[in-house]
Amino acid sequence: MFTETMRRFSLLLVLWSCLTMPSIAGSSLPNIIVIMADDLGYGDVGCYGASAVRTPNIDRLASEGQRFTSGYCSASTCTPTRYSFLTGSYAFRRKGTGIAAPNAPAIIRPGTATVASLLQKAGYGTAVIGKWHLGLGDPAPDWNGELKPGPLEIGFHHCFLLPTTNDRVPQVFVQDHGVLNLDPKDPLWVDDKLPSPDHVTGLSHRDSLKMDWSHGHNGTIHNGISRIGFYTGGMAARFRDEDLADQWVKQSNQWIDAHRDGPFFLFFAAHDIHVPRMPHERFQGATTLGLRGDCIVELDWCVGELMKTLDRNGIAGNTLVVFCSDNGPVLDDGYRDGAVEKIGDHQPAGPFSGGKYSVLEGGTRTPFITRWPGRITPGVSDQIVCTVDLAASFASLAGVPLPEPACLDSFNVLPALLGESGAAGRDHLLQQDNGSGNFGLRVGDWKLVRRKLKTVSQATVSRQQHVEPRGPHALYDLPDDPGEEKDLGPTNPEKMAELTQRLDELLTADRSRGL
Ligand code: NG6
Ligand code: CA
Repeated sequence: MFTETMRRFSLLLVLWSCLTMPSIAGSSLPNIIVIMADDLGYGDVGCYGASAVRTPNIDRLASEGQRFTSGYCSASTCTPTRYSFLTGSYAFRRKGTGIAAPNAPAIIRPGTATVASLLQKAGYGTAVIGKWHLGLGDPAPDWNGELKPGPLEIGFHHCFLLPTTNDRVPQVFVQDHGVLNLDPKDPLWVDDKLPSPDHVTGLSHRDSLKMDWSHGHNGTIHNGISRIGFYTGGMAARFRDEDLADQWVKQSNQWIDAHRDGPFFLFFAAHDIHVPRMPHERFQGATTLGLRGDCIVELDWCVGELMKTLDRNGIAGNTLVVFCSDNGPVLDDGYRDGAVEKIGDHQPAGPFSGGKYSVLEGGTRTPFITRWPGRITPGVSDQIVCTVDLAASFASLAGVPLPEPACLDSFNVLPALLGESGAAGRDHLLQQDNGSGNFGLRVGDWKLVRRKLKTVSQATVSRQQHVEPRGPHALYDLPDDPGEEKDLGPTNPEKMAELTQRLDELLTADRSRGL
C-alpha cells in the first residue's frame, strides 16, 4: 500500500536526485551551432591573416573564443568531409563517399549514428540548414515525391536544404521531405543526360551567360549560369543564386527563435564561397578580390546575423559555436569569375601549399574557431582538432555514450575544443582527398604524404596550382616547412618508415578510435 509517508519519501528522493545529478543534464545542456563554410581557406579570413577582405564577425568569434592554428577538416572535398563530420568515421572506409552527383542517393544510411542522432538522444532539437551534398532518396531522389531517406532519417528533426551544391542541378530548396513550392503540374526532371537536342545549355547558349564557365559546368542554364547536369520544370520552386545566403539566415533565425529554450543543435551549412560565386547584389564589389572575396564578406555577414540572433534571444552564453570549413581553397573551380585575375597578394591557403582536392596542408587545414562565452577562455590553440572529432566531442558534452560500432575515427577532444589549459587534441591526423587514394598523415610536427600518382589527372594537378611531390611518399617538417616543399624522407629514413607504417595501419584497420 502506498502510504502518505511513502509518497513524501519518494518525492524527497526525486528532489534529492535532481539536486545531485551532474550539472550537464537536462536544460543546462548548451546549444551547439556548427557553421561550416564551403571551400574557405586557412588564409581567407582576417583573424588568419587576410587583409584584402574584412571579416569582422568571424574575427569577433575568434577573439571571444579559441582560434585553432591546427584545425582541420578530414578531406579536401565536400562530400567526404561532411560524411565524416556527421558520422564520425572517415569517408575512405566507405565506397561512394566522393563528390555526390545531382541524382546521388542518400549516402548516410538510416540507422547510422550521427552527430545529430546522438544529440537527439540527449534531448536536443536538431536541424540542418544549407548545403547538403550527401544525397537524398533511395535508390535515387524522387524529386516530385517524398525525398527520403535524407537528414530526417539520420537524426535531424528539420532540414532546409540546397540538395547538392549550387553548381549542380537543381536550384530548388528541399524542406524536410519535399521540394519547396513545387507545382505538381510542372514536375521537376533531373538527369545527367540532355532531355532533348534543343535543350538550352552553357554550350549551346554560351553567349547568353551572365557568368561564363571555364571547365565542366556547361549543362542546363538557370539564372544566367550553366550548371553540372540537366533539369527541366519546377519553375515555381527555383531560387536565385543571389538569395541563398539570405534564405539560410532567415530559416536559421526562425528555427533558433522557435528553439530558444533549447537545447538545440544547428548545422549551418553555408554555400559561400563555393562556385558559382554569386553573392547578393549588396555584397557584389565589396572587395578588390572579385566575387570570391565578396562571397567571403557575405559569409561573414551570415555569421554576424546568427550571433545577433543568439544575443536577441539571450542565449549566446549557453551556446557553443564552432566555425570551420569543408575543404581548402580553390580559385578557378569551373567558372570565369575573376578569382584568379583579382587575387593580388591574397593567400587563400595562408602559408600552406595545396588547396581543395589536395592532401597537402592547404587542402584540409582551415579556419577553426570555437566560442562559448563564459565557458571558453579566449585564446589561440595549436592543438590538432578535426571536424571528424565533433561527433565524439559533442556526445561527451551531452553525456551520451557512443554506440558500438560507430564514430570509428572520432576522438573526444572536447577539453581542447573548450580551450582547457593543458588539454591535448589529437596525437595524429589523417587527411584524404576526394577518394582517389592520396593521403596525408600528420604526427606531431611531421607530415607524411602518400600519393597514388596514377590516379591524379593532369587537370586536377593543374587546378591545384602548386607543385606536387614526385615520389609515392614524401616527408615534411611542418614548422620549418609549412609549404611542404623540402622532402626530408631521404635524410630521415627511420621517421619515413615509422610514419609509412602508421599510415598503413590506419588505412587497413577498420577504425582509428580505440585502435
Ligand atoms: C568538381 C567540380 C567542381 C566542384 C567540385 C565539388 C568540375 C570540373 N569540377 O567535380 O566545380 O563542384 O566537384 O566541390 O566539374 S565540393 O566542394 O562540393 O566538393
Ligand atoms: Ca567544398
